Amino acid sequence: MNELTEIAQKLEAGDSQAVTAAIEQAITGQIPAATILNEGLIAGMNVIGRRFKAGEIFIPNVLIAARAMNAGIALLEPRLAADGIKPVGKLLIGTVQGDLHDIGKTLVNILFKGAGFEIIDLGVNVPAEKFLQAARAEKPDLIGMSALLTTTMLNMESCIRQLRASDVTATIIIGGAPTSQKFAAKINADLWAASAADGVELAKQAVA
Ligand code: B12
Repeated sequence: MNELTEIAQKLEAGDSQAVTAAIEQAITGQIPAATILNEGLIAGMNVIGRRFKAGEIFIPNVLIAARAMNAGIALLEPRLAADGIKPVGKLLIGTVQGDLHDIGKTLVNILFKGAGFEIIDLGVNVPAEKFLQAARAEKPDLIGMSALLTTTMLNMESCIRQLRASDVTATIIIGGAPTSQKFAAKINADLWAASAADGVELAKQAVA
């Protein structure tokens, strides 16, 4: 097994120590940081995303794999920066005002980070003004919004109204259990995803 396959497989197994050891070996073997990221860490996280979507693994497995991913990225970050590797896109994300649910958003962050996106996470209970301010400052490619309560779906609608009335041009993607394609169309969101894995696929197409 080569180092890259080993990194991917150890990431899938959630073994942080083995992931970092294999990355160190790959670095010693002169494999470029971007190759280690794409063919090792991201390849492993893609498998996690697919298996999660298929219901073969569950939230704790994803969180454990994410811990291994973060350990690996921490090791690679200085080298990626030195090599001038740019993220594939920037996602600004938050759970809308009134809503404190963030497990789904965490999974979205993990899979987007796993796909090479830079994430700016505004946290939970995020008011429209904060989305607007951050969008102007950060100039993201995508703005992600999550809502788990039927009551906070209305806040999503007013957030989008305010963003659309502004100079912000980012693609808006929404998600969360009570949302739907129909709802997304009604509130003028660009994209809706039923799952974090679907969201990543749509986002990749949007920035391509
Ligand atoms: C865990 C949980 C909590 C935890 C939240 C902990 C946390 N840190 O998130 C706690 C205990 C705090 C909580 C509190 C409350 N909860 Co609650 N909670 C849940 C529960 C059990 C699971 C939600 C969850 O995490 N699901 C797992 C994740 C992975 O799924 P997900 O969020 O849908 O995300 C996936 C997709 O939707 C998508 N996605 C999500 N967001 C986004 C965003 C983007 C951009 C994209 C692309 C994709 C995407 O990707 C994810 C992965 O594929 C649900 C019931 C249920 N079984 O769903 C109730 C539920 C959501 N809660 C509910 C309620 C009522 C409450 C409370 C009001 C309870 C109370 N009386 O205090 C409070 C509200 C607090 C608040 N202001 O937000 C109701 C909502 C009912 C409704 N119709 O509005 C539910 C449905 C339970 C029920 N059947 O009554 N809750």
